[in-house]
Amino acid sequence: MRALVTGITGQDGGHLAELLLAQGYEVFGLIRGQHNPKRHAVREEFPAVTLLEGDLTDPTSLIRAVEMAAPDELYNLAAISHVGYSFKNPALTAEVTGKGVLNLLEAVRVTGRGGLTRFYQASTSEMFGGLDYNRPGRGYAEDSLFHPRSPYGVAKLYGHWTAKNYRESYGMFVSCGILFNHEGERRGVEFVTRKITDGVARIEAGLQDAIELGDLWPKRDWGYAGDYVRGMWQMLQHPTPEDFVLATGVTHSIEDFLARAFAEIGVDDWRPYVRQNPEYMRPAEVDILLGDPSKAEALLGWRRDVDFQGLVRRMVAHDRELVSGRVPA
Ligand code: NDP
Ligand code: GDR
Repeated sequence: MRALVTGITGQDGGHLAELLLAQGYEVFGLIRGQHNPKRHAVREEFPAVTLLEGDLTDPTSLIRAVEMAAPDELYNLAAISHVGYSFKNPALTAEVTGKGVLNLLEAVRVTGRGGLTRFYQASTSEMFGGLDYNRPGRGYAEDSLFHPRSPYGVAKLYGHWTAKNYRESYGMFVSCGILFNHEGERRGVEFVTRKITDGVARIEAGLQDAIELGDLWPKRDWGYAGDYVRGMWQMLQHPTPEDFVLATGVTHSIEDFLARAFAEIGVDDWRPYVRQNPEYMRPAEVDILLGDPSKAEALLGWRRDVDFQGLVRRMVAHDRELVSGRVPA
C-alpha cells in the first residue's frame, strides 16, 4: 500500500508516518519551502519516507506529487492550524486551510486517481461554536450545527464541505475526521498544552519564572494524538466514506490543565507561575468543546487509550526529559 501524507512535518504527520511505516506502507510526505528546517528532522526520524516538494497553494505541485506517489490513501493534514494566527493572517489561512483542500482534491481528480485514492480530510471541532444546545451535555456529533468562530474555523468548514462535495459529485472515497483537540510530545509549543508542559519543565529547572497565557476559562476535549491518527487510518479502512467525530467525551478548562501539569512537579498552587497577557487572547473564543465519539466507536471500533491525566503526565514527563537533556530536542 502507498500513502501520501501532507503536513508530514506536523504533529499528526509524525504520528501517522510512524503508524503507516509500522504497517508496511510505502509512505510519501509533502514538504514545502526552499529551506524548510523540519526537512532534516523528518529525514532523520523517518528515512524510509520519500519527501515530495509541494505546497497546498500551488496546484501544479500537488498534481506532480499525486502522480509521483500514486497513493492508495491520501491523508490531507496540511494546514495553517493555529487559531490565533488565523486571526492575524485570515486571507492566507483561507488560501491554505480552505482552498488548499480544493486544490488537492482537484489534483486527485484530474490525474485520474479519483476512483483509486482514498482521501482523508482533517476537519475539526473548531467548525463548532461552543455549546450545542440541541444536545445538552452530550457533546457535538457528526450532524451537529456548525458555527465557526475564527478564520481558521471558517476555512476548515469550506474544506469540509468541499470534501463532501467531491464525495457526492464524483463518487470519490473521501472521509472527513472531525477531530477534537489532540496533543502529545510532538505538539508545537505555540499550542496551549505544550506551552504549559514546556513551561512547567523550564520553571522546575530554573530556566523560566512564569508562563504567559491568554484566557484560562475556555474548555477543551483533549485527547492523545497517537490515538487519533489510528482513528484516521481506521476511517479509510471502513467500507464506505463517511464523516466521524473523534473525541474523548470529557472536557477540561485550561486551569484544570495547569493544575494537573504543576501537580506533576509537586506544585499545588500554579497561580504564582502564570501571567495573563492580552496578546494571547482572541477576538472571538470558543468557550467550550465537548465531542461525542459514539459513531466512531460503534462503526470503526475506535477507542482512545490515553485519558486526560495520562496525557498531561506523559507530556510533562517528556518535557522534563527534554529540558534535562536526557532526550535530544
Ligand atoms: P501542525 O500545525 O502540527 O502541522 C501542520 C502541517 O501543515 C505542517 O506540516 C505544515 O508544514 C503544513 N503546512 C502548512 N502550510 C502548508 C502549505 N501551504 N502547504 C503544505 N503544507 C503546509 O498540525 P497538526 O499536526 O496538529 O494537525 C494536522 C491537521 O489536523 C491540520 O490540518 C489541523 O488543522 C487539523 N486538526 C488538528 C487538531 C489537533 O488538535 N492537533 C484537531 C483537529 C484538526 P511546515 O512544517 O512547512 O509549516
Ligand atoms: P485550539 O488550540 O485553538 O483549540 O486549536 P490552542 O491550544 O491554540 O488553544 C486552546 C485554548 O487555549 C487558549 N489559550 C491559549 N492558546 C494558545 N495557543 N496560547 C496561549 O498562550 C493561550 N492562552 C490561552 C485559547 O484561547 C483556546 O481557548 C487546536 C488546533 O490544533 C487546531 O488546529 C484544531 O483544529 C483544534 O485544536 C481542534
